[in-house]
Amino acid sequence: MTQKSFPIAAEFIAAANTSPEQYSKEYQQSIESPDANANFWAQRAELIDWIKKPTKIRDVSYDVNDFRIKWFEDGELNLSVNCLDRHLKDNPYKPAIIWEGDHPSLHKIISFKELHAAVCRLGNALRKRGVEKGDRVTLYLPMIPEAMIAMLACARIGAVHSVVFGGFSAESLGNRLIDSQSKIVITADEGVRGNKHTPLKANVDRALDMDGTESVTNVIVVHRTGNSVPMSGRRDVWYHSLVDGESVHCEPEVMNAEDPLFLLYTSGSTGKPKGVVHTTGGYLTYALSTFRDVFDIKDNDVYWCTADVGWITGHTYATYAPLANGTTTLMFEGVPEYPTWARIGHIIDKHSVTVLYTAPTAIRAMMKEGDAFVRESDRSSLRLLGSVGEPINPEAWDWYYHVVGDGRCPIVDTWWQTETGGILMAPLPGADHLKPGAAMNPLYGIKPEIIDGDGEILQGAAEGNLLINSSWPGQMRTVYNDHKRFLATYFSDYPGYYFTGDGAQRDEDGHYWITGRVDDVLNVSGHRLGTAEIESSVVAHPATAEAAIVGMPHEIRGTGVCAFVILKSGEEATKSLKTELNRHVRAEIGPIANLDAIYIVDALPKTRSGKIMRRILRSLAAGKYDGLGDLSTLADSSVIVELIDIVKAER
Ligand code: 6R9
Repeated sequence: MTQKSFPIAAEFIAAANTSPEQYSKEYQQSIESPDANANFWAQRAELIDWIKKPTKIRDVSYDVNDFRIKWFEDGELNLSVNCLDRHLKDNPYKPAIIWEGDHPSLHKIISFKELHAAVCRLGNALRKRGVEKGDRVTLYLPMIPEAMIAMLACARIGAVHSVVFGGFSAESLGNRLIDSQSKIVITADEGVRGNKHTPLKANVDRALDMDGTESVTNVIVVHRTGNSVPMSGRRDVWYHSLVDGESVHCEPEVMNAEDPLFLLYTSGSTGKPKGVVHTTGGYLTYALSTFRDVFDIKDNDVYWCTADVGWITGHTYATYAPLANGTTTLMFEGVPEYPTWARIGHIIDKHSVTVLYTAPTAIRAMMKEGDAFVRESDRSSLRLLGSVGEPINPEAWDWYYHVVGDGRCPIVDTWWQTETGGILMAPLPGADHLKPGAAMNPLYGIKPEIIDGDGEILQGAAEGNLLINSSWPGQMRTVYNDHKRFLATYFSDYPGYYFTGDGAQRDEDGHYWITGRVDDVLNVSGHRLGTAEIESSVVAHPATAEAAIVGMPHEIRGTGVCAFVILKSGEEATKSLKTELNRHVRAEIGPIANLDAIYIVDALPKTRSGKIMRRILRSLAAGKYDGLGDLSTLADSSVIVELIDIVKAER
């Protein structure tokens, strides 16, 4: 924890949406009692347009034997109406999406009116293809406007979307299709990032060869690059020919507040990725309300969230929250280094971006290339910066603040998760000062607790596991097809609380610092990977007998993936085998699962009961060979000596 703290400039505070007094007063009120909490959210629910206003606000019990999370349960609404129709009267020609293509010569501006029309056309087309309320539609798309259009079109007709990140492999896509039993896949011929093409349609074809994907009746293909892709029979249709001639009016489906809006798969500590289910009314209320508070949003903001729509940040804070609020959202197809590392700054200047929301991994990558690239741009339009995805190290924070933001723009370090639907902690700009690396304060209605190893809730300055002792409208409702896993993962270890899977510190001033995952989830470049998932992929290779995956410090990715592998007898530990293992894992899961280090070993450190002692492997992977802690439960301590030799020789 650094002791430095940064006040926010007086001019910013004078114009900010939230004052310190307002935050402390409203925060206290919002958590005082369940009734006060319900009142708070009833007021916030006024921010959205309901078809039928809810009268029942909150019904929550975290008791696993009598479990309920229901918000606004008798309310009815349509989310796409909130993002589109309601802005048409006053702001039809305001840009809804500014799309910046991979190549700097490409951009498109789509007004709310145009976006509404595009969403309606696709909504109608999907209905004609037999998509009904509750059906699942998988989106496997690059960062092109059609990705947001398709999400909104699903919301319009009550279909449940499942967006799969375009960087995931055919096999990962196939597994998600099997779990969600989707009717339709919407994809593109190819994706383009940094002038490189990704064969999205070909991946879909391979995914659909997998057993269990027979639920998919149609593949809708956006024409992005125009390179030829195989189109098969009646199953595959071009997006443009499908929507061509469709009406620009599409009757919105009336959705109950608790009807599911989307599934989003995320990695957990065990087993396969789980389908996180978010519902309609609570999610939208929470998204919109936190968006206004955290980003201090004003009518003329040009807001840019760099997250891909394949992640929760791309759902909540690139798509739904800004559009529901009538804010212009910038969508970027490419990567920060193409054509040069100056690109981010150039985009900010080109479109007069006022709020930039990005991830520490991108900040570190740009920082490494030096200040000169950033200084090619003027960035005078910027007024606020945001960070998300992992703890931001103080060096990266400083650079972001002083170089990207020219020391003018507050940084909101936002802590949240796929499961939470929206931000749970951040320094509301104007309401507090900033501490580099701290998520600072809980948002309205959020009651964090820190618990120690003995299960005791700690008061004052403390460090331990982070729990939330309240419910909020945007929280996930279940794991798709696996409610038991939902209860077991989040509500069983600490009865009565939501367990976050993160560790945290609370400092003397009561501010929160997230210390990282306390479970077997790795946070690589701000993206979640389960060690179990990667281990099963490594072991699926014919040459391997056993594997253990741990995280290791990585300069850019934050956490890198380190594999300890035991080969089958007769296999040789060659360099080419290591390359082959890495290729295999990248192909099975996706390039984000890149194995940054592979150690071929004869044995793994195990307890007498056969559990791998990952703590030891984590130390070794980080180059720490002393102070490995209590080794008394190890079945065979000679293993350690061998491991140290191998790691030392290769690091
Ligand atoms: C939104 C998102 C969630 C995990 C979370 C935590 C880490 C996210 C953070 C942060 C420290 C922040 N995390 N934001 N850690 N400071 N500002 O990233 O969701 O992909 O589900 O990841 O990311 O460990 O538990 P998701």
